Amino acid sequence: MRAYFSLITLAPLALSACGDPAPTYVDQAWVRLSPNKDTPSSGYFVAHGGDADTALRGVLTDYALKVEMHESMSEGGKMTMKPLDSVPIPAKSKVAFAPGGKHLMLWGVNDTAISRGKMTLTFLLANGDRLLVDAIIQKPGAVTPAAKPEEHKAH
Ligand SMILES: [Cu+2]
Repeated sequence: MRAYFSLITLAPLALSACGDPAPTYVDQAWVRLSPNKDTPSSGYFVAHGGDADTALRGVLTDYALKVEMHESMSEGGKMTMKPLDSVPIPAKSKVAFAPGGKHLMLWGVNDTAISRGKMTLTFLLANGDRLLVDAIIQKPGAVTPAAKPEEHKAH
């Protein structure tokens, strides 16, 4: 379990030493850029719970004017969404922000990030951890996210 965990670990966790509790981490982050500058873009990722329960309290970035956490739901056959203040990430769980469900809304994604094709997001956890994760920016009309093949099939 520990060996597998460290193999798939990306940047932010290099400080964790042997015997430390497994931390919560985030990966597979991507942003679907809105075709229209006046409407928000959406962001998706997967949060992986560590050894202890925590919660996601918000997401910050230097590369957009504003970020909110939302959840889409259908009410009486109509899709609506509501803002989320906090999203629980139970120990050992996998919490996905994915199209049609929980998502980030990002207003005013900046041109530098767009031309670079990625933007850094900072995930604020209830336990005080801040996770910096690069999200790939998917331009409008692009086919699918840079997801792993098995997830691609599940769509
Ligand atoms: Cu939304």
